[in-house]
Amino acid sequence: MPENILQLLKGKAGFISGQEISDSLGITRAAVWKKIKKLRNKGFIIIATPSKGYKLINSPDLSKEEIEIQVQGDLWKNIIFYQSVDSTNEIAMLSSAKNDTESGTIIIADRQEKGKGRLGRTWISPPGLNIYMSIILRPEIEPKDATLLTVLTSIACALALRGISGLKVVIKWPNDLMVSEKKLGGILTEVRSEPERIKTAVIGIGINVNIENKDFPAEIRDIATSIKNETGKYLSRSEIIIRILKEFEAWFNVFKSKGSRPLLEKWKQLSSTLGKNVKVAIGDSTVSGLARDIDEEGMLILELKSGSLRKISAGDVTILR
Ligand code: BT5
Repeated sequence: MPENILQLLKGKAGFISGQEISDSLGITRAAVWKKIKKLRNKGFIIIATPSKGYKLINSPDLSKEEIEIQVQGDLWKNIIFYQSVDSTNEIAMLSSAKNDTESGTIIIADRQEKGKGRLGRTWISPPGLNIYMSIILRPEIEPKDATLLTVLTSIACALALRGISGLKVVIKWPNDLMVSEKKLGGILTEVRSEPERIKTAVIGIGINVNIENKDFPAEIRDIATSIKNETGKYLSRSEIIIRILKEFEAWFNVFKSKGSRPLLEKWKQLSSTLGKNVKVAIGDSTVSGLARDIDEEGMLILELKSGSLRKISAGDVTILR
């Protein structure tokens, strides 16, 4: 039986009476009204008539309540929503350090004031438009396999975004979600490790959803894109998050039961990097070569001009023409 007022409202195409809600939830009519008011304050449009009851007309495009009722797998435990934060990864790292944050906690924000990319870079994170979320996990894996979490997350995001938007989203090693050779999203995995195992992993996901090209700051306007830009359609951020979390859980289970191989196979299918001539910037130096493969830890295998192979654990890839 549904225990949630939003579930009840969504389950009815027409009106649902106050009495029916009150009976289903085992609460008074006054308590029902309070819950309705709370949902309205969060942006849900609910009409109420004394004779017929309540009817949900519209949901906000990002809401913790909506995500919670759809994501009820074994992996996901808790969703924490903020209107504005410095960085969801920062909050996730800080709270997971206290050890009282459950594995499977998801931090979501409408806006980040100091969104982070890799190596201290900035992730542009304006309010009301995009997805900024961090997943906290305590997986039973060794520190050397941390990159596989980025591999897993990029698969989940690419598949979810393809499914929901129809766009051919591809993965550029190591952490970029790309469409039409522009950056649609990025992943930032941070771990706290003991010698033998990962203590906590925080996987940050940033995706440009409803932002228009003209609203990107000039410095990324030519390299970034959004779903709205590519399709002309305005999408619900909650729907995308739900889809990503479902894909993530499915692939996490594959990883647990079958190991990294199926993930690496899927990643290769979705990759825009393999088989291309690329230049990789690693700190101040660059190496060029043919992107041959990724190894079982998610490292890029580059074939240099000399024919020798070089494994790269992190860097920025430019695909050469
Ligand atoms: C990334 O870094 O791509 C990882 C981005 C992770 C962001 C999420 S949001 C939720 C969580 N909380 C955080 O604080 N971070 C994570 P990197 O590969 O280093 O790419 C950063 C570069 O991408 C910047 O230097 C810009 O050139 C470009 N960039 C910045 N903001 C962008 C945006 N919104 N869309 C596309 N490109 C962007």
